[in-house]
Amino acid sequence: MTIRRIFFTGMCLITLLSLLQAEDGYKLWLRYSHGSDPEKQEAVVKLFRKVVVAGSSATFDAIREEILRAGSGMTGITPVLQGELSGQASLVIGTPLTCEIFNRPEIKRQLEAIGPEGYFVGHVTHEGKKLLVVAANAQAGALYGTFHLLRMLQASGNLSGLPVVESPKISHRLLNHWDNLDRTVERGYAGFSLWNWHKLPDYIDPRYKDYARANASIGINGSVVTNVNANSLVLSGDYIEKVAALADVFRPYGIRIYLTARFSAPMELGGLPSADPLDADVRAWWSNKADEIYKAIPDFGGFLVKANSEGQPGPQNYNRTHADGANMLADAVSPHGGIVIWRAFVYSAEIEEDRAKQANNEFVPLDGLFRENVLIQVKNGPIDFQPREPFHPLFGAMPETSLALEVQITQEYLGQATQLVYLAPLFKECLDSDTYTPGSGSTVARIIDGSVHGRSQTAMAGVSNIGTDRNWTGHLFGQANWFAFGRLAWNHSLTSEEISLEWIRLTFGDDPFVIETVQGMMLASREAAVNYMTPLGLHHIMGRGHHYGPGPWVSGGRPDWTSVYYHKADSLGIGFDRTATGSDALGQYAPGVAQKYGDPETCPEKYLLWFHHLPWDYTMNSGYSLWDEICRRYDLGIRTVEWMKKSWQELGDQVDEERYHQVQSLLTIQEKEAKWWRNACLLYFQQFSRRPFPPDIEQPEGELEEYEKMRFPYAPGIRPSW
Ligand code: GCW
Repeated sequence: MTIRRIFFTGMCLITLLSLLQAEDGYKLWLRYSHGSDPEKQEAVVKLFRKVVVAGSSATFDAIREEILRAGSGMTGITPVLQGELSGQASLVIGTPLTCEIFNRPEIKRQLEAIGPEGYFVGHVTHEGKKLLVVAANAQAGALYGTFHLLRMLQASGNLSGLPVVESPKISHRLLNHWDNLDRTVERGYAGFSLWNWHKLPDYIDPRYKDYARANASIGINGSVVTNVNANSLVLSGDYIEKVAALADVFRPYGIRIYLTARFSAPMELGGLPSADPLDADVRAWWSNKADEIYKAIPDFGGFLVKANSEGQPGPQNYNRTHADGANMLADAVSPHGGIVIWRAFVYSAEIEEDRAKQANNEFVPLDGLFRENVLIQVKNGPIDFQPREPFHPLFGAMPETSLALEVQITQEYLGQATQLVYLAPLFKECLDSDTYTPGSGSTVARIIDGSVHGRSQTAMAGVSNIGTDRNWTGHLFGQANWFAFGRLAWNHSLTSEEISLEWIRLTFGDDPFVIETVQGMMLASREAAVNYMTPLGLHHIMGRGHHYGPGPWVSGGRPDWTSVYYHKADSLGIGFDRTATGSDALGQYAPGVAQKYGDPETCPEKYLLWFHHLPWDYTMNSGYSLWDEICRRYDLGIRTVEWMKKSWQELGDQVDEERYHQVQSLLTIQEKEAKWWRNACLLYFQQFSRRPFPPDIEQPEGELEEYEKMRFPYAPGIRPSW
């Protein structure tokens, strides 16, 4: 046997072994498994032969560790690591400060405009030979460049995409955890909170580091570790010490820690009689608190605040404005370079106004009044992370303010952790929406990346779907949504297709049939969910409190927490009139948007019932009546899920057993839940339409009263008091 042959026989055995090894999803998209193509594999082996990681710091150590892990995993051979370029090397990672060759003009030129997080990955000629380099201005860029290279190698097994020069379009790319100190997670469906506050700071769960690695690998550089429905205790000395221990784990991976600040903390922790943001004692309390935090965590990111919303305290308790509140905190953190992210998710039960309009009414008059280190964080749509919403009008209405986009990765309204719903298309729909302010082309993406209004504080936040479940996200495909969020926050011009392709290859390997099948399922899944939950612009018709399953009948109590407030079904028709004849929420958009959406004939059908109340016999583009179209959409949603389930079944031999069976069982649940949505919603709406179901669709089953009686006191993700 030739050496080459022995080598490849060995490789094949290792590949086979790794195929047989159970996969439980813990490794996420960082599986570093063997490629199946011997030629590609040979190139990978060559690449890891001798790697120079030039630089000494905790981040460079993290890079070295990742190279070792990836190299050993992908080749079965431990890579040889060097600290300096001497003699031959296969790969060099560093910065101009840590490695002489990166001072060459052709590399310096590439690094010119890409800041501390950007990187160049490509070949240079060194001593007459082609040498692969990851070059960056700073260690963060070297880390991101390394992960880019590893992603490429895993996803395609080759380097044909090189050279690449990248830098993030948005500077603060944040996960928002809605994690409580007792480890429950609000709207969390993947177990409990990762943060073991009881054992911190002395016990460091190894998972914290894997969490940081996963985030860094997709460019996430900040983590707000506590719930926006905040507990002031996290700002106490004991907890700051615990938070600092977490920050120490995250730091090498370029991740800054942030905390949610409960506005009444000066009273609860400091014993002050008020939390008035203009009160000198209150201001001093926050400023001292910031000093204390920065002493323990010098790179602390800042505060995220939910104020005067859903019962949270805020500046309005003292007749002050959101700007007064945000600026007070901004002044406290600004000497340390911190930021304040203030949420625009405010609405009040006492105000009669359409809930969709309330954020603009509150915030637009404050445009230009916020400090430079304040960002206003706006949800993608004006209500609340529904399966589909038009973009939030605030994005086009505050040119003098830094606006951050908040999307929800956890699937509160999209099937929680029992449904496969790939969210990149939802995120993209918002990012690509044109606000028309100041002119066309001012997409939400370009508002939040600062390019439309020339702003430098930029942020995008995703409400995390991560918990203690072994596979992190409950549903294996929930990982794709975490991944997609990170990739889009880094580069919002990536497409849903591109991101899905990367994720599938990293998660399942490079079998073309698997890739095509899984991608088909993923790309169809969001529209399917919209169809079987809330087609044609319907919204907020889910079960009360837990938000699990359908609840179009929900009424009574606070009107803006009911379903009837939103669908307004009656004998004449269905939908929320938000035109000038109704709430005129459309008036909050630029004329270019308002005109198009204001006329049912030109309004995209996907938003029709969001903006219009229309008769049941209104004629749709398809030629069907509105009632028939609604029925058909629900039916189509179910057909799509059935198709997804069948598609997955074809992969039984290609996907490892554990992951295959989990997804298969969950798709069966998804199909049941989709039918439950269809049955409950169509039976309910039929009371008003008084029309038959189209005979050629599967007829809804069951009795409406039975659906209405269903209760879920232990549905995950809710507070016991709800
Ligand atoms: O969607 C609603 C959720 C609440 C959440 C709130 C918010 C953290 O149902 O659980 O509270 O949004 O975004 O503040």
